[in-house]
Amino acid sequence: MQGVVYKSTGSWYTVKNQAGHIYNARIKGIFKIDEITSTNPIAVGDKVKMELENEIENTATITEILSRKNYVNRQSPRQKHQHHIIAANLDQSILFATLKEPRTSQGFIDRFLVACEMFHVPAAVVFNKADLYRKKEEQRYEELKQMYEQIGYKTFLVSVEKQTGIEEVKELLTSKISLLSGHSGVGKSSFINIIYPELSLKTQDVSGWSGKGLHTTTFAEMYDLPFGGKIIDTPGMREFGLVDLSKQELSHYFPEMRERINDCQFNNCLHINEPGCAIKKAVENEEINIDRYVSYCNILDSIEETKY
Ligand SMILES: Nc1nc2c(ncn2[C@@H]2O[C@H](COP(=O)(O)OP(=O)(O)OP(=O)(O)O)[C@@H](O)[C@H]2O)c(=O)[nH]1
Ligand SMILES: [Mg+2]
Ligand SMILES: [Zn+2]
Repeated sequence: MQGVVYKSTGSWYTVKNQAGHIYNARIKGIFKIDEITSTNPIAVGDKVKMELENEIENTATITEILSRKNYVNRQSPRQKHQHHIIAANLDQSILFATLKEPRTSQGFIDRFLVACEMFHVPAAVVFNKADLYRKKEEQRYEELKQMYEQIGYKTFLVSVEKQTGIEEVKELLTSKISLLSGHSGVGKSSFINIIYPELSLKTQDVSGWSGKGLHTTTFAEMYDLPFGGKIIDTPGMREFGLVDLSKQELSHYFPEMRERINDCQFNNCLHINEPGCAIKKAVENEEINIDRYVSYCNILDSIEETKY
């Protein structure tokens, strides 16, 4: 039988088959998947074939993983040279960000967007905790909204606490498979509880953000939404380590740069000091936002090229 992975806790996977039955499944033997070396061979969202192990205990053995439409991965937080697949077969990826308690940096948002571009997953950014924003944060949100929408990323302003702006995000999620990511404490699970109260997901119990960055959600898990579609809640991440990215290709993952790189004088231009660079010119003319260019330079600096 065939099923979809809803949760992975290491060696066991929660898999739902086409009839809606849930099994505890595991892999037996060595399992080779694609050419990816990841710390987790099977991720939430994966479609798998399995054989029933024990009908009473609802256990099954995964025998095959079907090819992925796409996936999002990042550097394993523990082993830098290993990948960790966050989820597979997505329609979109939504970053939860906050401008206060905790503050999500623009650098983090841009790294996340680069990852989504690399994997061809459409991305949107939801800014939560609007109830905590004062003039300064409200202005910052407007700047960010303008900056991101100009280059094709939708942004939303919501308050899970005051239940404002929720309908627009609900609409975005309807009938889609969506990944929710972001720092710990930004309100991902609280948001899911608002749109699907019967779930009663565990959220940080203190009122507001403790500042300790403790993870309340510990494993990624997918849920069927009552209004159609699926959502994947994930544990908060501190950093977004990009994998398999070369300096040369980075600008392809900035949509506002991608459309201009053919105008650079040199086809291997890194858009730093090269003469006749169309990107630097566009930054000077304010056609490309300087803050996005700074993010580009920071990511470029962080890429370690393999030396041959
Ligand atoms: N003021 C305010 N607090 C919020 C809002 N949304 C969530 N919170 C609070 O923020 C804290 C963290 O919320 P969670 O939903 O647990 O955050 P999370 O993103 O799921 O965190 P992890 O599971 O650790 O990744 C909780 O105490 C929530 O009550 C909001 O819109 N405004
Ligand atoms: Mg959570
Ligand atoms: Zn250039």
